[in-house]
Amino acid sequence: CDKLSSRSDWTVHPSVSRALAENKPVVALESTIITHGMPYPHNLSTAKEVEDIVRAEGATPATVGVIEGKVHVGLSSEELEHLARCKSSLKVSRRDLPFVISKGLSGGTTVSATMIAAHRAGIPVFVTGGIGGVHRDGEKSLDISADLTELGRTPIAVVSAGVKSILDIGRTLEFLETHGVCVVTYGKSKHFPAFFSPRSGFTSPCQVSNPAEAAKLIASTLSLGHQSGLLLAVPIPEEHAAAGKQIEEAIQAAVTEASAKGITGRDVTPFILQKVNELTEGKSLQANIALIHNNARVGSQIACALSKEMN
Ligand code: PSU
Ligand code: MN
Repeated sequence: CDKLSSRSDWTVHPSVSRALAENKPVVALESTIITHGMPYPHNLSTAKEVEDIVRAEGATPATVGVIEGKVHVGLSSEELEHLARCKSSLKVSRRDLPFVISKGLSGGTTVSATMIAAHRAGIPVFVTGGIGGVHRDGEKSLDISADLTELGRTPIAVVSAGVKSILDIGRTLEFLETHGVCVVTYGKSKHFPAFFSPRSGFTSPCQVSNPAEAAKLIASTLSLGHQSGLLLAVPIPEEHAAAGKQIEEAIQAAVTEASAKGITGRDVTPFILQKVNELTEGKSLQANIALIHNNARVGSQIACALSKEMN
């Protein structure tokens, strides 16, 4: 049996399998944000802080990543550190999983690959910063993140701060509607948030006010047997949205530079994130960290409420 399990393409950390066996709340977390979304050492400290917040809220964190060809649901601190430090860590979305596994490579999982792992492990709630979307000019380039199609085919509730304005937010929302994804703003407003800003200029079709309401909504998705997921958009807290305008200008410049430099495919999002951080002298990174902390708090409260609702 040892041999079989060491050849298996995935593994669940004992703390995660224990929590799942006892029907305790678990929160899945992605790792492309660690390998490609933030510079070292902020990536590592943020990943650890997010796990600590999940624990403080009474849930078990399950950070997903690929280590030497094996998908890990829940990482030890050594594994987290390895991903955060190692410059050769790949960005792994759904399409990359077979290749990375077959070659024994390591990488951070995007929202799409993390959803797959969370679903396989039986974890219904997943917290991240921002999801991918339809890129600006996406109607020409067809650059549409696999995160969106994954939300259409995998029943996981993804808690995020909405969609960055490096993307075409209107088309992203249309695409999600086509794929049957329930989009919900969490809190008092109906505004769909734009990551660094609590308002994108678009409204969400649905709204929930507290963890219990969010949990009921997720429970209905699951009991309907829908294959599609749910996007829970948590607006950035107002006190961290102050630099929004400056960040917005930097985004404009970064998008223009990316297209002038001919950057395409999986390199677009990491390029823009790094450029925006540079142009705002770290303000975008600070806002990014603050909103992820907030998402981790809210997502964990929802996971706890859902576990009550289901037991
Ligand atoms: N948006 C961010 N930070 C990130 C990402 C998106 O603000 O780190 C990452 C997420 O892992 C997301 C992925 O799933 O980028 C989407 O990449 P693409 O646009 O290439 O699909
Ligand atoms: Mn893309």
